Amino acid sequence: ERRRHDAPHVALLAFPFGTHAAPLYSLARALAAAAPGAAFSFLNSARSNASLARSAAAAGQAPDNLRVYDVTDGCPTGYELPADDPEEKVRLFLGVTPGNFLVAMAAAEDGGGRKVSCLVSDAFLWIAGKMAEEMGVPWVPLWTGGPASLAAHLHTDLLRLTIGAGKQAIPARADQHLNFVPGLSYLRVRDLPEGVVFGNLNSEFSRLLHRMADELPRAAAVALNTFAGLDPALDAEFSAQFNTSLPVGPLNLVAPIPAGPDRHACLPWLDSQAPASVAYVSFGTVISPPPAELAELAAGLEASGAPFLWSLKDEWRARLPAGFLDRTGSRGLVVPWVPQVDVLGHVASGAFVTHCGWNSVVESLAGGVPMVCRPFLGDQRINARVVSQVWEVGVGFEGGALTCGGVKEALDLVLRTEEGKRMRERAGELRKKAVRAVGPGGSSVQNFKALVGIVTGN
Ligand code: U2F
Repeated sequence: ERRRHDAPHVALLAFPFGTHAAPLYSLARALAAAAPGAAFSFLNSARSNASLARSAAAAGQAPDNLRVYDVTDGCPTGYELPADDPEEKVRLFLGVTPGNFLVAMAAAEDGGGRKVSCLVSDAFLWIAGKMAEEMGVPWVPLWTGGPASLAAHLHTDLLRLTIGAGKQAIPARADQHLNFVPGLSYLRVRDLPEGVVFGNLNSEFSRLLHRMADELPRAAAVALNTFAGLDPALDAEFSAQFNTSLPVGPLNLVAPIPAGPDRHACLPWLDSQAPASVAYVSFGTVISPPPAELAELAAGLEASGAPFLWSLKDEWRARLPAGFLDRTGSRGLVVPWVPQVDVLGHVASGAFVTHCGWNSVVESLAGGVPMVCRPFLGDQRINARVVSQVWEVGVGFEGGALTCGGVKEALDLVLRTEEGKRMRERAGELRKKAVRAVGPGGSSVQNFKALVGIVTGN
């Protein structure tokens, strides 16, 4: 066993897809700053590290005791990933895990001359729990998604037993409420992540998350990108399930990393708009609405007459209806990337049309901006349900998909009615709670201190 006076060395193992590595990197920076006597090694794919480095550069020098290492992602050089199989890169990566991390960890130990004394990892990487067990060190996973979806994954066996699994589980029970799962009674079967009771139960993600649910209760502590009191029932559930449950978020407030430079001059454009008038549109980094829905959304934005800012990758720009950009150019800005945290923090932002990725949801709360929800996969349907039904700071769509009329109606509601105003007020209240949690003496600050203690062994 490591002696107390040995200097601690914490390795952080990232899941290098979607917006998973970014919150872990925020946490790494915060931990390194809080424990200057400990060494921190951040292990992540070269591609993901490069994109983090771009935004991290804007946040200034990382603490000296935090070093970044690349791990191989299993993708052979020159190999073209199939566009129709988004899981292929994940399979390739997991195919070389944990060997890739072990190699990088050995390099990190050689570099600083200190044995790794704790593993912090993305919760998806349950294998880090096994590695930690073999090394005789604690494992602390970070769950980056919505906390309610974590509760659903923890109860996958119960859900399958109660609802059935596979094709027959749906659609007959799609609207059944999950009142037999602690803390999730407001959810319906249809809100669950695919791969729990419906969809492909044998997909890479389905198997990964099922296994993760078994391993998390063995972790020394589980860190979450949320704050105590946001959902008291879940706080109780996680305290019961985990050795130590540590909501330390919202991480974008605890350890802000600016989204990078404002290359497309969105912020000056927002400066010229009226307060709470602009619809900001983004569906995160993983998905794009299918072409037909994208056209409906464009038509809805046009019909609503509201000014809008749309983060749309260049490769999808061609899917916009003919003449759309010309007709809306005087009140709309369509760019491939925006500094989202700053955009949502701008007074002009009035509504956020979002896929409800968890980072987007917490950033929207931090900005006090109501949401128009179009979820697609994973935790997003649950997050959308929380936003619209529990917090009442947003709306969804009848039938789920974007339609011209639905978009216009949702934007009218959020931007132009008393109910919209109330949503904004409620979002503002949640914002205040979040700010209190990360402020002096706040619950996330206390939990963060506990986390520093656990990872450094003090
Ligand atoms: C996966 O999430 P995504 O990457 O699809 O979406 P988010 O969690 O909402 O994160 C998007 C991030 O990218 C940033 C934005 C968010 O931090 O501020 N961004 C930006 O700065 N500028 C832009 O123009 C567009 C985006 C997954 F799909 C979700 O279901 C999970 O909840 C999530 C976390 O596990 O990971």
